[in-house]
Amino acid sequence: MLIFRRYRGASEIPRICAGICVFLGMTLLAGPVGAGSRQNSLRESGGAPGKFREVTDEVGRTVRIPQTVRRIVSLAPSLTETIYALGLQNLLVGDTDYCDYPPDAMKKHKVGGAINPNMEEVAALRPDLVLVTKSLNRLETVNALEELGIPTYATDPHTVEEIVTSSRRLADVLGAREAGAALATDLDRRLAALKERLEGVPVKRVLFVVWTAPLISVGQKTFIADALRHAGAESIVESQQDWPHVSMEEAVHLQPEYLVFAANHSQEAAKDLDVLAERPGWNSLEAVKERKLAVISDAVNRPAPRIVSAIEDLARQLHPEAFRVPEKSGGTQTSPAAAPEPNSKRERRRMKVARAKEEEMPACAH
Ligand code: B12
Repeated sequence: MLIFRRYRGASEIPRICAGICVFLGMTLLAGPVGAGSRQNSLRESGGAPGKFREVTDEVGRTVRIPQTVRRIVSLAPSLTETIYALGLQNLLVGDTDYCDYPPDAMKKHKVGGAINPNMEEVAALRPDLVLVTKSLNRLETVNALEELGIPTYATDPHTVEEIVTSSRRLADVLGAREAGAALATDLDRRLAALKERLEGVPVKRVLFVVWTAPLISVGQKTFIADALRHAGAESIVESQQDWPHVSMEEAVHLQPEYLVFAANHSQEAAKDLDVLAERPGWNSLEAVKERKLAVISDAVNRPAPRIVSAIEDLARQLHPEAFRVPEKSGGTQTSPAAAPEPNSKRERRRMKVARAKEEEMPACAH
């Protein structure tokens, strides 16, 4: 309740009330629209037919939202990316300091961090829906918004397939069923093509490093562990916890074939490779000695459509042999069909830098 208490400071209450009044006013003014794109889990609200509807979010909460959602605040980079991937960015009135993809998302009004958003900023934007995700945002944030009368819709995908389904469900909730279906079809096609290409390749045993000090990795039931599986790898950490702390002794005992990091930016990677390689424990890892490091875009940390690009990139780094096709002359070349499909110049540049830094390691994956 820390966030809420800070926000409820006496001097802030009049401004908050003003924000809530405007918000409620906007909500009541929202007129009914066609509900053709709604999925089965949606139903008319008994209290205000035609104006509101109830949806069930991914943590099982019933959320009452306007018939047409017009003003969205996203509290996670993954949700911001999904909104853009669905072409709904005009509805996005605010996002977090960490929402940096696509670049246009950086121009949106910032409401602070993902785990500590500024409630006053959020309320001032008069959202009719705030998007949160269970694997990043805090329940306290959701409760504080609820007390302000601002509905929140939470996602909670635990596999790559669930990321696709989750994007599609969100599209339905926002009245963009066709965009959701098209996006899902494209992602499914790319995942199927990758699966076919990796058929029969030996699975690489990897340590996915979320954080270095302390060492934090991923549990088997996370979307990241599943992303690794799609890239022809398996996480050596067996934990049922989602974000387990792993001792260096355990990592040395398990001896991963590869370390996998999400890059934030390459300069940090260069700097911290040297630091890490000199730390006790890390220098006992064969993967460090042999420079068996895969650095992929931070899209792997975000349960959003772009994770498929990160998976393709990782598969390419771990299994280059699966991406070579015989040249007409008899030599080999990289198959263009199997190449990752970065969807912007910026992403292509980030991937190029990440690959160029294959021999370097970031301090942490954030
Ligand atoms: C593990 C971790 C992750 C994991 C999961 C995040 C998480 N659940 O905490 C992954 C790898 C997915 C991740 C991703 C990112 N992370 Co991170 N991550 C961490 C890390 C290393 C540990 C956090 C931790 O201990 N989590 C365990 C507990 C707290 O989380 P949990 O098990 O999921 O349990 C919580 C939820 O289940 C929630 N909950 C329970 N019930 C419900 C119900 C509802 C409806 C909701 C909404 C929530 C909810 O409450 C529980 C307890 O708080 C911290 C740094 C650190 N050392 O603390 C950074 C940190 C949280 N990450 C950070 C950032 C910036 C990111 C990224 C934006 C990085 C990037 N460039 O992409 C992404 C965003 C992902 C997205 N969705 O868009 C920042 C956040 C800064 C801020 N002020 O908001 C931190 C603090 C690192 C830093 N110093 O910069 N991260």
